[in-house]
Amino acid sequence: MKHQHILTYLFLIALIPLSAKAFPPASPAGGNYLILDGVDDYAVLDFKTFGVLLPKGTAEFTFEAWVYPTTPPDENIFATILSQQVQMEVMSDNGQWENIKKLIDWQTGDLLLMIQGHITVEGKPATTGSRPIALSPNQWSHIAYQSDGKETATIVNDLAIIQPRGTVLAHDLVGFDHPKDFTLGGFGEKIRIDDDFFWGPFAGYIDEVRVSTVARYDVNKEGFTPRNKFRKDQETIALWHFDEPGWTQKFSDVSGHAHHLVGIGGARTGIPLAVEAQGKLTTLWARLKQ
Ligand SMILES: [Ca+2]
Repeated sequence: MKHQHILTYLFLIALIPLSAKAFPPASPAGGNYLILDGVDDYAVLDFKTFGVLLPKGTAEFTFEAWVYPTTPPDENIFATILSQQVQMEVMSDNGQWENIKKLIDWQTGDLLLMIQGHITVEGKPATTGSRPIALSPNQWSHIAYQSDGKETATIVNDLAIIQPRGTVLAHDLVGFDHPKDFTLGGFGEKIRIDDDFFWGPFAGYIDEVRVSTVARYDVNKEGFTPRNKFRKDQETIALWHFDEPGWTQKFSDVSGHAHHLVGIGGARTGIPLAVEAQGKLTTLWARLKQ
């Protein structure tokens, strides 16, 4: 038995550095994060209970998250990171963005992030329109959409695309085609936009999602990527750290506004490859004990 134990320790010591290399980097926000399989996983705030997150007339806000896209979506899918009054989606390069790609810092293999706000124009539902911005797969990026009442910015890390007008978000979502619930990761099903395109599920990881009633970032300065875990303040409407223990499917809002998200379809907290490696260690342990 003693020999077996020594052998096991040697194996464990050898395996830990090997598997550490295979882990995705920890989320910059720290702790666990939301894991979405890109098939049917999403997290939701039921619209009947929670309504819209921001009230009528909101002209100053920030929606933001740390995201780590994994499998790129099919070419006809807008993979939905976040949805309700603001839509955050990623698309694969489908050959239709050549002119845009020249204008942004797009590298081969990058996804295209699109963010838009739902607004009301002359009493009718409309969207702000959005200019795609490059988003790299298999790494963590901070993405945000904010309005300070005068400018609206779409942000990826230290890059911002600024529109020289504020955005007043629609509070009544009647007339918009997607479900009205606040969701992260899509809707658990594909939803037709037109004959050729669908909203669909996002594959990857999401961490540290915050909704605020203030524009958080001074995009006219350099280097505005947040470096620290967010804390709630007066302007925080919702803040999810996703630091619950692995496999949890309810995600606490720590803002004090009780917007507790529910994971559907298997959406859960964790650090996926760490769990996988732990599985390997368990298998190894079982094999050594035989
Ligand atoms: Ca976290």
